[in-house]
Amino acid sequence: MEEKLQAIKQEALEQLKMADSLERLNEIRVNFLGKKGQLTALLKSMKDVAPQDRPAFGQMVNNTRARIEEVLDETKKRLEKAALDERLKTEVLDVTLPARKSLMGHRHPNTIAREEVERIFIGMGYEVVEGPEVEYDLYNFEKLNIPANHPAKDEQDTFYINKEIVLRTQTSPVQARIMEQGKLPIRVIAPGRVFRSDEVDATHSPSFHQIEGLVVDKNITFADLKGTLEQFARELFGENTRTKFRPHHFPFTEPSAEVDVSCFKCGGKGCRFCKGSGWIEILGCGMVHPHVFEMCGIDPKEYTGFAFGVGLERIALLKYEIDDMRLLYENDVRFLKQF
Ligand code: 2U9
Repeated sequence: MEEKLQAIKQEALEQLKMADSLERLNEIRVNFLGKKGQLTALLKSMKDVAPQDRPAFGQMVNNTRARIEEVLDETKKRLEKAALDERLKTEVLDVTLPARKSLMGHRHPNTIAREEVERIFIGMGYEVVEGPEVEYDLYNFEKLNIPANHPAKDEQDTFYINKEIVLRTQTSPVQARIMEQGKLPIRVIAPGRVFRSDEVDATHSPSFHQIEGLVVDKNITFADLKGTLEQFARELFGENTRTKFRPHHFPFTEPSAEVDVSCFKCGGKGCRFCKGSGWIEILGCGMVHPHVFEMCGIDPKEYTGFAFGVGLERIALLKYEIDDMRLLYENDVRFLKQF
């Protein structure tokens, strides 16, 4: 029996010396120390050993098991180190390689323009308000003093959902709804998407964005309107920007004006950008028409106010010298990532 034990130990240590993988190591462990292993089998034949020799024999078997387990652990460590050395040799990390450029998102020119205009008017104490894009004819036209036969109501210009419901053509209905709430004074700007039945070209799109403003209080005058829009123009296009108010007509304001700013490219001398005039048209404005006040439940003898409207794409196209509005909607990343 002793010879057998010695032979098993010899065989196990031989195999461990030759082992070249952790899988092979596990096979050896199972083969010698497992439930059906050679050492376990030897213990089962203890009955053939003389009773007085059994304790000594059992001790010899345990010593052999301990020795095999010790060499198993040493071999496991050896193989794990070899595997790590191999990985360290192949998985070399060259820290001098340039980093992978992480692509950053970009804000859309319309977003930049809207946030810039909002920042200016929030700085003047205005609140940003929003409203429905699908709007009643009542708020989009009638309450804005746009009569039933006005050309703006023509299906050539307006998208009708049905006789009474349209896609809003301006964000003015939002202000009409604010005025109807009767909480005065009012200082709001209403950014949002508006829709006109226009053919797409370099300066028109059936869906575009506006920001309109409305101030309603006691003793608001045209001078307040001029001062506000002059300050807006200076903050948006530079402190030397000059403004020109040209008489105009809108059904919802009286008097009305269109506002030009001095060309921020040539300072007003005249260039290709301002088509030689030195001036660029930016927005429309006026004193809120008394009839609009009446239809929104505000007494025009007690309150006055002014309003203005600016096209966001127009601001974006001017500020970034983009000559085709369609570029804003084609989602071409090569174009958008410049901003
Ligand atoms: C209420 C009363 C009056 C809003 C105004 C304009 C002048 C204007 C255009 C600019 C370019 C629309 O985007 S655009 O095509 N808008 O010129 N808008 S006054 O007047 C209002 C608004 C609401 C209750």
